[in-house]
Amino acid sequence: MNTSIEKLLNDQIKYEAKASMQYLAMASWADENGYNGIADFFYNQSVEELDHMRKLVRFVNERGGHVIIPALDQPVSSYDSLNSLFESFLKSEEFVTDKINHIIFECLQHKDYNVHNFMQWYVTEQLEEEATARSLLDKLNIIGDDKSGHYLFDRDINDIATEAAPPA
Ligand code: OFO
Repeated sequence: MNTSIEKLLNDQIKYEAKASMQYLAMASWADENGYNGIADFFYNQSVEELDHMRKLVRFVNERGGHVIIPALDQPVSSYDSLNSLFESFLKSEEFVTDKINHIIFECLQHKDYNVHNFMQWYVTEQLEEEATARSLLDKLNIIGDDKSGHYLFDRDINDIATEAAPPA
């Protein structure tokens, strides 16, 4: 495998791991503050990101590359509001999308069509996750400071997220 592509895939392993730990911290914050639906949503997101990381680890190994399991900084563990929680979620997904697009670009530069093909799964996944994050934040912006709105958002978050996902 081209060494610069291998380095980018290792960086991506780190970003997926970071997202997983960040979403775990978000889940824990929501749990602690009585938002059980939001907590479940982020516990699941955290597991999904771990899967994305593992998928990359296996792929790099299958291709004969060398995987570096990353050290991670401590994630942010408290939020001022539901809005700031979901703003961070959207920012995190936009960051990951950017990195994936960069890998795709480099694959084309180096004519690595194998990695390019593998990364298409991540492109689709990011499209879905960004749409979900954006739509949840839009709903919260409509709700504003209304406490009963927050209660319903917490109760219905999984339905809202499912509706937001683009058709497969
Ligand atoms: Fe790994 O799917 Fe979003 O970040």
